[in-house]
Order: sequence, then structure tokens, then C-alpha cells
Amino acid sequence: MKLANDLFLRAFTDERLPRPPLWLLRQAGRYLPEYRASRARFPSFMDACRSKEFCAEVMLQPLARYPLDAAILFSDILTIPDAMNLGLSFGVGEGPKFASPLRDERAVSALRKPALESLQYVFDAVAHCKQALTDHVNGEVVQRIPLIGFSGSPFTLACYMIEGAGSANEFAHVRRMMFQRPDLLERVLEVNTQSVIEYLEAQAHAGANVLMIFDSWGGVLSPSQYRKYSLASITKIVAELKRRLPGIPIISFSKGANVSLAAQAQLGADALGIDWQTDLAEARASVGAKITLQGNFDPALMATDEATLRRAVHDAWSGFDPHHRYIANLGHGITPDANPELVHVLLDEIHRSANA
Ligand code: 1CP
Repeated sequence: MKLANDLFLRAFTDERLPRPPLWLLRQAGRYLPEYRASRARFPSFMDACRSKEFCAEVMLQPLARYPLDAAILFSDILTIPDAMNLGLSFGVGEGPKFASPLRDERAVSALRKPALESLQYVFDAVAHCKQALTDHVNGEVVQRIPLIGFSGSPFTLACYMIEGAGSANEFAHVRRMMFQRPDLLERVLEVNTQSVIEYLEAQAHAGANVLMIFDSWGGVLSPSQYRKYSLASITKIVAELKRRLPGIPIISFSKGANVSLAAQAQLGADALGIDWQTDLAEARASVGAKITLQGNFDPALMATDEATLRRAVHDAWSGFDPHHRYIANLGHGITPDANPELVHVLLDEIHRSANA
């Protein structure tokens, strides 16, 4: 389908762009009052995710406020573990909890790749989001901006599945299993790898233009552990998706793993997410000129003030070319305390600095 604005897709090519495309990690969410109002209609977060109308409605909310260059499916990375029947729930004001975490050999051997039908609601949400992004212009169907589909990485999903909860103790049970029973961790990773391949492929078939893998917790590992337990499975996924879906760009984001950027550059992804703990110029030196970088403004900036934010955007590009293979974004998800007005400032300063 024709795109009215394809700047985001052009950032995956060698073309020099007039300005970098911009979107925000977790651009729909709790920092927007309209999100909180829509979300209040549902008793639980997963119930909300099961409504394709809700997903499309909140996916559009940031686009109604800001001229962003990409949309992201509204869903969560925990849909796959949920479909594995591990008893996922979200307590009020708390992170996720699993009633049946994978703590022993019996639980790990019983683990199976979920049937894709149990995730059909996600693919329906992708199709509904895609439709919500299309307009009819002079008798032609045109998509406003590209739609990103996503999944957690096998390791990051394993973190929640084994720990049974969020990040409070940096996934100590997972690291313990890695040392004592690496065979069990490897089996979980293998089931997750096959699940993520099918899940992302189905999102692309439902209409996603770009796919992103969130490896939010790869950074709790040492560099050699990271390569073995996180990067290896992301590499497998990307190789298989490149075979099945030629032409669909893939972004991999391992938060906290900047020391391993040179290794990430070999994984086969079109773009790498960069968190705020590295300089873009250093990231570019580590990965070379053929990989697109996405990032990396500190989300904390979005709760500061206009002058501070403008200065930070300006400084972030020192020694870095923002016109070539670059997607402007935050270095991690926008936080609930962000000031929605500052997103306008961020956009304005990106447009200005790119023209300076
Ligand atoms: O009730 C609510 O509204 C719950 C808050 C919430 C939201 C808004 C959760 C629970 N998930 C989401 C949406 C979401 N999650 C999106 C779409 C948002 C958008 O439009 O941009 C995406 C891309 C995610 C991905 C996600 N979920 C990640 C990877 C990105 C990252 O931030 O590192 C992770 C780690 C999760 C797990 C998760 N889901 C929700 C929470 C509170 C958490 C974090 C738990 C923890 O601290 O470990």
C-alpha cells in the first residue's frame, strides 16, 4: 500500500534524508490523559489488549497530538508467555505476575510453543491498526505512516517466564538457572525463539511494515553471556524472518548492552536501538555505516523543561550525522511522569537541529 509519509522506511536505506524520522518508544501509554481514560474502561490490562478497537484507538492517540513518522501496534511483549498458560496477571499499579513460573525441569519440559490461534487477537489488532492508519485520497487508499509490529526477545521473555515477575531483583532466578542448569534455560530460549518467529511473521502478514524485537533485559548479562543467551536467539530469528519476509526491516533493541554493539552489528538486523548510556557517535563507530541507529534521548528529559530538552537534543548529535541511517527516538520507553507538552518541543528541536 502507498504511504503518505515514508520517511521512516527510507531511514533503513542509504539515502540522505532532509531530517530524521521520529517516533517514541511506548508512545501510547500512561503519560497521556486520553490513554488513562480509555484504559479505565477495562478491568485488566490484558483484557484491554484483547480488544482490537481499544488497541487501534490508543495507537492513534499520540498521532492525533504529534506529527510522528511511525505508529506502533498497541499490545505487550507478554502476550506470548500468556498464551503459554503461565497464569499472567497485572495487579493494580504493579508489574506483571505469573502464577506458574518456570522454576524446575518438569515445568520447563512441559513448555510448548503456543498455537498461533491463541494469539489471533494480536494479529487482529495489527490489521485493525493498519486499517485505522489508512485514508482515501483521490480514490486511492493511502497509509499515513508505517506500522511497527513487535515482540520481546527470547531471553527477555524467558526472564519474565522464569522469574514470574518484573525486574525488581534483575532476574536473579534466571541468572541462577543459567549457572546451574543452562540446559533448562536453553530449552526455554529455543521454544521462545520458534514462538517469536511465527508471531512476528504473522504480524507482518497482518500488515506490520517493520518489526522490532525488544530485548529489554539482555543487559543484565555479561558480554559473553549476552552473546550466548540473548544475541544468538535474536540472530536466529532475524535470519529466519529475512528468509520468510524479504524486504521487511527489522530493528533489534538490547537495552543495557551497548558494550556489545560491535557484536550486535553482525546479527543481521537492519537497525539497532541505542539506549541513553552511550553516545550516538560512539555507537556509529562501533557498528559502521551500513546499520541504522535508533535512539537515544534519555526519557528523563521528557520530565524536565524546554531549555534543558533543546540543549540535550542539540548535544546528542555532536560528531554524529542525523541525516543518514538514523531514527530519532528515546533511549527507552517514555515514562508515565513525562510532560506531553515537551514532546512538541522535542519534535521542534529535532526539525530545527537537523536543518542547522
Ligand atoms: O495498565 C496499563 O496501562 C499498563 C501499562 C502498560 C502499557 C501501556 C504495559 C504493562 N504495557 C503497555 C504497552 C506496551 N508494552 C507497548 C505499546 C506502547 C506503545 O504504543 O508504545 C509496548 C511496545 C510494550 C513493550 C513492553 N512491555 C516491554 C518492552 C519495552 C520496554 O519498555 O523495555 C516490556 C519490558 C514490557 C513488560 C511490561 N508490560 C507492562 C509493564 C508495566 C511492563 C514492565 C514490567 C517490568 O518492570 O518488568
